[in-house]
Amino acid sequence: MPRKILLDCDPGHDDAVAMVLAHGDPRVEVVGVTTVGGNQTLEKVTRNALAVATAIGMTEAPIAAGCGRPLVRTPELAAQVHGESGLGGVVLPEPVVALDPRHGVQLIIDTIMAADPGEITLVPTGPLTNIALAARLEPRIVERVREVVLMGGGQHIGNVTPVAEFNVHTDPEAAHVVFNEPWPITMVGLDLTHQALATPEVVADLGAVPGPVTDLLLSIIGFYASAYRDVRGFAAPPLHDPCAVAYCIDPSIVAAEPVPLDVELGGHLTTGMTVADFRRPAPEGCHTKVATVLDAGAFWAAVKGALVRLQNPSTTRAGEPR
Ligand code: PIR
Ligand code: CA
Repeated sequence: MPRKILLDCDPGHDDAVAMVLAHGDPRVEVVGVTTVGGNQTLEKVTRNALAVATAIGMTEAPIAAGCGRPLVRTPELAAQVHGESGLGGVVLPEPVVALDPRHGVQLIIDTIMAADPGEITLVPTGPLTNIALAARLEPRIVERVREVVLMGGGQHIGNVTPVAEFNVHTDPEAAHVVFNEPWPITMVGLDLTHQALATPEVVADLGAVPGPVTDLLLSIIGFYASAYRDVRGFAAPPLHDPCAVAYCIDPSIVAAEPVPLDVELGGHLTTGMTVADFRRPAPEGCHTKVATVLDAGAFWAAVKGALVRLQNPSTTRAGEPR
């Protein structure tokens, strides 16, 4: 049985790769996609989600637009890395997938409440605004989800400030709500995702799979790599968001350790920092884990496997006869 995941995202180059991996790997099933303002405005990232879904044949899962701005703070976009469109440098088809009329927060709640307890895993890869509001609007989801596997935060590093990561820093109050609800949470933060580097060797290996989804993936990585080189001085760019999907596909790809986690809200230099308390072994019943070590070989093999399946529609769920 594939693990059922709901992607809450702000595509975004690496969010788009997360969609490719999630749709192309039979060990997970995408039961819904919700969007959130983050890398770009809600309008732009929602259009990107619909267009990427169209390009990869992900036509079954409902896609709904969620919150357009953080709970408290002024939106900060990531146009430097993701471009004005949110998927700079990427040519996308006109969406044929229709937007679900529900608010994204409602789609999250409906999906979890309609499923069996423990069936749905939430995979947020943008600011946590929708997830926080869903927990407030329908508190019963907290004990019903299997796990929240989020890309965000970092134990030892930040990217938008020395100690804060973009998704948490954009809406730290929402992250605070999410981290302080008692559901199982795995934080796939920068310490982990900076091990998922799309090196020239990786790109050459993926490029060996012929087909249109490979072309899309290479154009995504191409723009993102030059942005990461120019803005951050990275020789190869980290593909953050698919790491959270990889953990759901096979937890042996991403090692994680239990540790208490919280979010700084009132810092002078540290707002949006995630704080992991490693002073002693995690207490009994600790509900938070932090991802530590990526099996990069297994990770890229999963991405490649997804590509192979998506080029050949007869082997994908989306391509199965109805
Ligand atoms: C990546 C992101 C934002 C800013 C930069 N500089 C790089 C986005 C990615 O989509 C990912 O989800 C997360 N936020 C990494 O911080
Ligand atoms: Ca993202």
